[in-house]
Amino acid sequence: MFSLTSSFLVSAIFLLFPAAIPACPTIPDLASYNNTALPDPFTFADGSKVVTLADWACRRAEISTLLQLDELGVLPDDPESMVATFSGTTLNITVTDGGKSISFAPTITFPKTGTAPFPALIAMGGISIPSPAGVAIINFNNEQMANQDSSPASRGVGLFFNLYGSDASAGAMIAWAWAVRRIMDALEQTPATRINTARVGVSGCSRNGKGALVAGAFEPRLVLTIPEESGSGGTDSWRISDFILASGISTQTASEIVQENVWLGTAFDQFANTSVDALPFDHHLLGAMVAPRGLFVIDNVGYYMASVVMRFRGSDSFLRIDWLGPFSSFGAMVSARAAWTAMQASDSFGISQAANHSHCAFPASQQTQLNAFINKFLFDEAGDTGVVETAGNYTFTVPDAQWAPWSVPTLV
Ligand code: MCU
Repeated sequence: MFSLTSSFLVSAIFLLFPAAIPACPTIPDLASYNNTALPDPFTFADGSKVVTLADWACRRAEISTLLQLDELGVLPDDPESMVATFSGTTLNITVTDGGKSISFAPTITFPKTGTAPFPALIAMGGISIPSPAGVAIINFNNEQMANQDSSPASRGVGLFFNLYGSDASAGAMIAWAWAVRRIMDALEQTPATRINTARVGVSGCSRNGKGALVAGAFEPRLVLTIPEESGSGGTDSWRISDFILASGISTQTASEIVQENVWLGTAFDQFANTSVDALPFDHHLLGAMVAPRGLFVIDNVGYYMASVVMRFRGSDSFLRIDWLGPFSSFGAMVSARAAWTAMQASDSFGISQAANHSHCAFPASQQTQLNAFINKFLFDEAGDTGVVETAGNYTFTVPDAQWAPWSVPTLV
């Protein structure tokens, strides 16, 4: 099982903890796994406990492996070779592996102010948050890398699949994460881009927000991850979304998302179509993979009062925000925050859920919080980034008897 992703796992461990060469627990047979709550971040799949930072590196690698095998599909190892050139504002990247080559070409929009080398945000399918002053935007055409135009017809379509085969297990999101890793490689190899590769983040909204979270989780060189209104498959918990739907609120769940698009690998179908309780993870652990780097979750609770009224009237005009499952995101991400707390880095985690704006329309009320994250992680300045705030009036803390019945250690 480990061989599939061994070089990624080992390099992730070295990047996080260069001095540690931990002997990680073996993942047991989880065929009969069943848990109605969110799995404990601090207990390995074999039942042993996560006590030290080195243990966490192992647990993070375990989570990565399980997410790839059961949900996202396999992230290929680093390719045999890659050539990058920079011309005008275009970063031309050619990747060769297994006798095949593909090329793609992100464009860079340089800031009108500031000085090189510039910090940057990789814009997953375009940028939706206001472009921060002094920050370069690297426009990544994720659609071209792995298609998400339509239902099952998008499966296996795109440059990634030209390289690794249309039957590769990767869903679109892990293919995008693979490409983001190549963009980081290319930036490192190409100083002419004038990008500060130690100050690069990723952001995207909605379906591209899901992709931004997966890229941030699987690319440890990214210092800041900003998923915006990512909903199901992003910051939401599969388990909590099922619960919300069962309580009568129209929320996107696993069983729907596998019909709708190809963001996830086909291995996920069996869980989506039977029970997500059989997953030995949930998306709080996808979020936790980002720790202790910067994560700022931007959400939308919709037209809060109106949504209650409209629900009873049976209209769907406001239910589109219910579809995002903002409580599911809040519960999952406050649970993810435990990883930052355990590493005594809780001020590098933020979630802000605003009300009364349209989908992906970033509201002015979140600007100060966004600025704080940009300043801290892309400019290495002080910033008040420990925000946990919701206009949804949700209360959720860890431990939570129903969803997060576990305690948070201090990892040393
Ligand atoms: C929130 O992301 C998706 C959602 O998962 C889909 O069900 C819906 O069709 O589209 C959303 C989106 O990407 O909107 C732009």
